[in-house]
Amino acid sequence: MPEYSIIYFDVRGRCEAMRMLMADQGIKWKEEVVTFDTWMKGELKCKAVFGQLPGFKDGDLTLYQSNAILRYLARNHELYGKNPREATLIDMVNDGVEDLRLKYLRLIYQNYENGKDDYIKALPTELGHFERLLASNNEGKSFITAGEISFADYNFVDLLNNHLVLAPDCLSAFPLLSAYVKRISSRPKLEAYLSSDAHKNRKINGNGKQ
Ligand code: 6SG
Repeated sequence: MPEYSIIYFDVRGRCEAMRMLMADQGIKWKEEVVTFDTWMKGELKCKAVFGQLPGFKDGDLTLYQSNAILRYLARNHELYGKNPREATLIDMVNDGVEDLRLKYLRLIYQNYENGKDDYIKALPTELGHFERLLASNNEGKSFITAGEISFADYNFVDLLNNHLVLAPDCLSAFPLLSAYVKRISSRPKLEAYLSSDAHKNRKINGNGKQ
């Protein structure tokens, strides 16, 4: 069994997708929680490759960049498609998820009060891309792309869950996405994780907005 540790603030943030992946795959990991006070001292920031968290340890290997960490887990645990074509489609989807996550994080950390209404108005366009993508893969009945679950599914479901908190009705016009979130979230080990205190008690974002 690998010895994985997440080094991050006590939030879901950029680590919840990797936590969901590991929980669903029955992989154990440790949390090295960094308090905001410790972070502000600057020592950890100096050590981090790009001056940011999360970090991720596997024995003597320390990684940074949340999407690289997700891909590392995907390569180690067969969550990256069955051939280069599927792997590239998975990358394409994950890049789309990252683009939406960046817009979401800009709202949360930079413009919540003034930007929320416009953000929610623009959401159907954003989510429509994913609804069509889902429809093109096995009529939306399985995964966001490819024939098996991939790291992009965990990343996407985490981001959708955040949006369901921000705008509870945001999926009502998207039947395939609605069924997809329910289907992935009810995989037994993932469901157990999502209903655990470890998940529920962790804030979504570092500034408390959601
Ligand atoms: C923040 O942006 O929690 N890392 C964040 N912030 C601290 O000094 N491309 C990479 C990746 O995908 C982006 C990393 C990401 O891995 S995540 C980081 O390191 C820094 O830049 C979101 C999050 N933010 C809460 C937070 C803790 C410390 C600074 C921001 C709350 C706000 C200010 C202090 C406490 Fe705060």
